[in-house]
Amino acid sequence: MKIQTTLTALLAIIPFSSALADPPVEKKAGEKVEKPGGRCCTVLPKGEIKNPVFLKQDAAKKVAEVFIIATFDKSNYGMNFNGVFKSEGGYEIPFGWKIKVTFCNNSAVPHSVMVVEEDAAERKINLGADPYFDDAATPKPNTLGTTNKIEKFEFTPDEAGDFSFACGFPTHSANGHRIFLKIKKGLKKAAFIVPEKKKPAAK
Ligand SMILES: [Cu+2]
Repeated sequence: MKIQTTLTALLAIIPFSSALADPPVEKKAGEKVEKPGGRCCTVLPKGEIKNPVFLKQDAAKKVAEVFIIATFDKSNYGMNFNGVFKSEGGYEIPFGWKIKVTFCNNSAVPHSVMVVEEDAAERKINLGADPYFDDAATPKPNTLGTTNKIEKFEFTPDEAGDFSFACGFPTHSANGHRIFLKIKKGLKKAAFIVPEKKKPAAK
């Protein structure tokens, strides 16, 4: 009865393994289906999913490439960028550099990103439709937000100062959905600054 035993074993395995697999995703013709919650991994530079890199730079060309993921984790009820919120961390970028942004919203809640002055990001309930620098926002940041699309935009700040990458969806930025963007004269390298408490222990 060896065959029957094998068959029984197989039947026992099949439903179990299919239960572990991803639930089927409804697919419309010609539409690329991305795994829920996983799509933002494709935004980050390849091979850096476990230790994500949120910044790439070319000092010679004066270009900073930033990767901003809304709801990267569950912190601040999901209102974070790259796991950072309330401007406890963010980007420092030399004045005169071009900033190329790749944005992805990792949740079903609408979020966006736009560059505004730091104090506006902290206080204003509605940041309006226009970013501080031309083109420095995802489309319709204060009404639409984005839930399922990777957005790219680029801009070159024409002044130094303290700004924020803020979520333009009403109330979000004031509730902490913002990270800082410091445009600094005399800086040689761009950096993504993580709050002290989130840094791994010094070796
Ligand atoms: Cu938001």
